[in-house]
Amino acid sequence: MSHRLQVIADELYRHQTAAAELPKLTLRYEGLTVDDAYEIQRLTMQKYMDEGARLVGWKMGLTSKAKQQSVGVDEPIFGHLLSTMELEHPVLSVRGLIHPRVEPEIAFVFRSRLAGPDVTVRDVWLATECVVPALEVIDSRYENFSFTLIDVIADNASSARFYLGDQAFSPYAFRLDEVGVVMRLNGNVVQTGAGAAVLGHPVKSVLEQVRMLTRYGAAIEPGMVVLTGGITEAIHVHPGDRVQIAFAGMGSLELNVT
Ligand code: OOG
Ligand code: MG
Repeated sequence: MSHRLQVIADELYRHQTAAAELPKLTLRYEGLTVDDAYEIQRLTMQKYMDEGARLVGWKMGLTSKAKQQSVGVDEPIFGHLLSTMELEHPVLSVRGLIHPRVEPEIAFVFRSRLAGPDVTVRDVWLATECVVPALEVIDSRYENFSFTLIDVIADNASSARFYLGDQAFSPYAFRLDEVGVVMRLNGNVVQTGAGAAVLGHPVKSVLEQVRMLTRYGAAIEPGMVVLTGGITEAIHVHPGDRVQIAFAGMGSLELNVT
C-alpha cells in the first residue's frame, strides 16, 4: 500500500468528519489513477470501520445523464454505504454537512451474494429480495461541489446520508424503468424523471455495480443494499426545507431538513 494514498485518505477522512471543504486532490497530487482513487476511498472507509461503522452496502453514482451533466463527469462510479450514513427517520440535520443535496433513487436489497465478472441480469433478479424507494443525501467535500472523476471516487462518490422507505416491493411488481418520480421542494415541483434514467433500467446499475466491485475484489453480500443512482439531478437543501418524493406505484418519501 502506498504511503501517499494513505496520507490522502487521512486528509479526506479529516475533512469528511469535520465537514470542512478542501481543494480538489487532482490540483495538488500528480498522476492519480482511477485505481488509486478507489484505493483512497477504501482506505478512508476503513477508518470509519475501524471506529465501529459497518459496511451495509454499495451505491452507484452518475448512472443517469441528468447527474452526469450536472457534475461534468460522464461515467458511472461507486461508493461504500456505511451504517452511520443511514437515516432511521426521514429527518436530515445539516449539522456535520457542507452543502447537502438530495436525490431520488431506487434501492435493491439482496438475499444472496453476487460476485464475479459473468453475473447476468437474471442472477441479479434471483439474488434480489426486494426493491425500495429511497433518497440519497450527497455532500461533496470539494469546494463548490466541483470535482473530476478521480476526486469524486476518492471522496466515496460524495456519500453522506441515505434513507430507505418503510415499504418494500417485489422486484416483479412493476417495471422499474417506468416508475415515474416527482420531487417537490416546499411544495413546488423541482425535478421529474423515471427509472429508465438509470442506465436504461435500475437493474443494469446493479449489474454494473457487481462488475466494478469484482475489479476491486469485493461483492454484494447477503443482506446488503445497493442504491442504483440518482434518477434526477440532486437539489440543494437548507434547514426548514421539506422534500417530498413521489414514486409512482411505490408511495412517497418525505424528508424534513433541520
Ligand atoms: C457524485 C455522486 C453521484 C448519484 O446517484 O449519481 C450520486 C455527485 O454527484 O456528487 O450519488
Ligand atoms: Mg446517489
